[in-house]
Amino acid sequence: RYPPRLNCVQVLLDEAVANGHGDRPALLGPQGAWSYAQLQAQVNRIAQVLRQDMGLVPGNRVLLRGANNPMMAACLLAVFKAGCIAVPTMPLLRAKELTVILDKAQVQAALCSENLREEMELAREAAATLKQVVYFNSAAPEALEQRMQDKRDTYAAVDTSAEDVCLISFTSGTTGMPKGTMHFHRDLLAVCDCFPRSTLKAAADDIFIGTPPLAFTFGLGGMLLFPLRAGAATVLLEKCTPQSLLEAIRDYRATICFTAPTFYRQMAACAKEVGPTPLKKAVSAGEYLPVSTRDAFRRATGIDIIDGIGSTEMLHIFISAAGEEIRPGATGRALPGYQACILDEDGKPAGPGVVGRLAVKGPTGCRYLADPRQANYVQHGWNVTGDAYEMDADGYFWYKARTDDMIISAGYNIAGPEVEETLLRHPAVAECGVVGCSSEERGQIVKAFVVLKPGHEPGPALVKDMQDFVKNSIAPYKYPREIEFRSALPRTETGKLQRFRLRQDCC
Ligand code: 3SK
Repeated sequence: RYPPRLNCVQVLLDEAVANGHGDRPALLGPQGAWSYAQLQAQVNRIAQVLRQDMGLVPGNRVLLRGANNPMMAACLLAVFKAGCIAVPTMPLLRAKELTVILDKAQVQAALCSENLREEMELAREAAATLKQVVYFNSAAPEALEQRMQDKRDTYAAVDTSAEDVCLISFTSGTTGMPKGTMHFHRDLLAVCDCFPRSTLKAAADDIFIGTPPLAFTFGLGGMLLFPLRAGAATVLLEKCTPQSLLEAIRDYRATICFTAPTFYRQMAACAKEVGPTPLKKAVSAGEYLPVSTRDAFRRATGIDIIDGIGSTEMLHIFISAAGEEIRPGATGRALPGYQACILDEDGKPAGPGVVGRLAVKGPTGCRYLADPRQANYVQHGWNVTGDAYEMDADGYFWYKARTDDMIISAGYNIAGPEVEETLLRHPAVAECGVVGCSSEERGQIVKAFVVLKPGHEPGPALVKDMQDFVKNSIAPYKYPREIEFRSALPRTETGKLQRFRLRQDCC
């Protein structure tokens, strides 16, 4: 569907400006507002710095480090436009983790926000291929902003193939072993032409906002690519709390929000204090959306959350549902353009009612960078995810667990997220994570790690009350035999619960 020669920035930005969209707002936020024409000019100057000053050539890999702000967005687009390959990294990564990524992706250069200099310099010492680092959001004489000064505000996008890699995105470490996934220029457009068109129905007068980092493909799509493809504006926020996000939604008159379930749950709790919201649509992904969170957010704002499942491997969301199509508890149906099925224990597509691995195929797909796990992920053309799902007769997909989060206790298969969902309905529970811990007697037992709401005290009476609550809500054998109270749960920078870390803390 896309021409064989294609640079995604030509379509996302240059065509918008050429079509008279230049004066419309593209980026908004505390660091100021940039129109489409201003963003294009900045991107063009950065692309020249990459090619002329830094001597990079198409295909070179450029590490990107920064929070969600206009310069980080412009750097990403400039790398694509210059025909190079962006390797975005989560702002909180440490030198040790960066070194692994730098080596694995054979990175030649880095564009890094000044506030992340310390870890960048430590990583630089250990990285064999990395030759240059240029800092941005900086007033230093050698900073990117200074180098941009003498550059033209015009630059023709490098004539790349639709199937040239433009992005290497690393998985977020829920298992502790990140993998690099490669994506083409056409993939970046394909995700813009799937979920935002068929389900979100984004339009030019929308204003996007949210929490996922641009370095995470959920955020790259939701906070940058989708708004640009729709001709809309996006509010880039470096940091926010549930309350400050609601305030920013109010102040910027944002209409579409992207964030994770835990954030929606917390936003629901403080929505009253912030007052009426201009928000029209709320997209949740990254983790299972408990029905209680959907209900709480709807009660607080009147908005029915658009749930979705995506992955770094597939680049963005491939199953979702909006509006009348929503079935609470189900993630949704395969988006137009994607096919999804459940694979049974023999790896064969199963019919409705069978719990098995979710597999998907469509315009995007997994290409791991030099990783033997490719053969596990892509089988007979299907991208086989690590999620256990069940499909119903209408093609809706119902989440059960990550396949490695299924707990097998005394012969029973127990989905940890179902127990979490139940515990979240208990009045004292703010957050929880449920894992299987090894037990001589039962093979595994169900253990819950619980963060309490303010005003509740941990103790044996509360443990018993929670256990009874689960026994009275779902099959009694699923109740958590152990409950440990915590002040916080371990999460990735993208908000995903790190159950592998809870499993390490089993006893
Ligand atoms: O990893 C995820 O959960 C995800 C969800 C939606 C879009 C993109 C990603 C990576």
